[in-house]
Amino acid sequence: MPVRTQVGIIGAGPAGLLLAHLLHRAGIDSVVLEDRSRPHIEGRIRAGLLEQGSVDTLVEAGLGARLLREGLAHDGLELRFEGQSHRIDLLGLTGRRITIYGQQEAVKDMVAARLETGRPLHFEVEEVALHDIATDHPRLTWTKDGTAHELHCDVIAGCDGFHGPSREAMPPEVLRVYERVYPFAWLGILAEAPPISHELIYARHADGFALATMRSKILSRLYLQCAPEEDLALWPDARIWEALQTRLGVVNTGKIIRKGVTGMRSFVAEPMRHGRLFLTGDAAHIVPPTGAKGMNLAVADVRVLAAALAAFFRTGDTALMDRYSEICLKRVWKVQRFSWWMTSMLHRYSGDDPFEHRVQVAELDTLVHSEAARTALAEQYVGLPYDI
Ligand code: FAS
Ligand code: PHB
Repeated sequence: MPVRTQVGIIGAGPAGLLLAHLLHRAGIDSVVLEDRSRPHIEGRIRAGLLEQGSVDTLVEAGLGARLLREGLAHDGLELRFEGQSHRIDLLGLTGRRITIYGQQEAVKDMVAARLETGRPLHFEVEEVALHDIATDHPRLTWTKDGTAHELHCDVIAGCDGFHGPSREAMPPEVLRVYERVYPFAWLGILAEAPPISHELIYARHADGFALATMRSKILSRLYLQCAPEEDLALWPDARIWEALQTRLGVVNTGKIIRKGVTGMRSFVAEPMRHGRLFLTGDAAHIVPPTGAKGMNLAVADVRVLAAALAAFFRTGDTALMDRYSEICLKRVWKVQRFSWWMTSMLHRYSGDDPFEHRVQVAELDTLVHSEAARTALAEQYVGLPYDI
């Protein structure tokens, strides 16, 4: 028996869950379809850094109680290169800070909030398909446990990440894709070891990039640059710790409880809307994690989409819906540039080009010795003001 809702949401990641929550607070009904299990999405270790705006958005939406209790607020970060350390005073330069709070913790908070509303959040669905997205009556179909389902919507939100079906549902003649795949990846670990610093350390080293971050005062999150298709079997714990020691200059070793390799790409799909389908977050764009922007950009998209849909369902006004893609892409491209710049400055590119090495060091040297340059970095890192 087909059912109906106002907004069909594909994906229960940060974008889909936050959108469902903001719509519910605006009195708008939605159904969330997620193809993985609840334990899987709540255990997926991904981003860890929230911009000030993301924190404010979650707190204002009533999702911030645990975040304010357990999140680690940081006033600065450190750049390490050529054996020297340089602090960027985020709070002093911008009046804003960042907060370390694991993406999976935010997902847990939003899943709990969703379930508390009693509104539909279907896990482990299969074969989600989009239909009639160019009409005013789009539909979603899916199966679960062998039973076919259909959902009539006014709007579909594609919050299904980089590999989901929603971007693929856009007519090829409409879609423009911009992409850059980097010649390296990040090997990330989660270790039961106290962080080496109370703030993040981004290190540029002749052997490659490294990043020291954290999840708590006893849980370290560390990344090191590796080959794009790196075989984890070639990285026993001892080799990982040795490489981090070389690149960061110091490590606190401990039991490694998670290990993974994340590829690096910049990707944008334009437009972010077609008919009644709206793409948000990783479904529309991917950034290299060097700027810690992936999840934060998803939050920014959702803020615009929630406001646009509230206006539409309240008064029929489509002005914001019609500008959704334009508004989001303005921020997306500024964040793409920042993430590309941070990545280009800090990573060792394949091939030993002495000129490139010198230019990278000069870029960092200029940055740390110029208040204007440090301010420009800090403004982007803590998060640009929202347009909506
Ligand atoms: P997500 O991918 O988080 O969520 C999409 C959801 O849709 C998922 O739950 C998925 O299961 C579901 N879905 C997919 N296909 C579906 C289908 N057919 N039917 C139903 N549901 C479907 N960002 C950072 O800022 N810092 C980091 O360190 C960082 N590390 C990352 C590491 C990895 C391995 C990955 C993949 C991403 C990382 N990111 C990082 C980026 C990440 O945090 C994303 O930006 C963030 O998850 C974006 O949120 P969503 O747009 O909700 O997409
Ligand atoms: C993280 O804490 O996982 C993190 C922080 C900053 C980054 C990337 C990842 O640039």
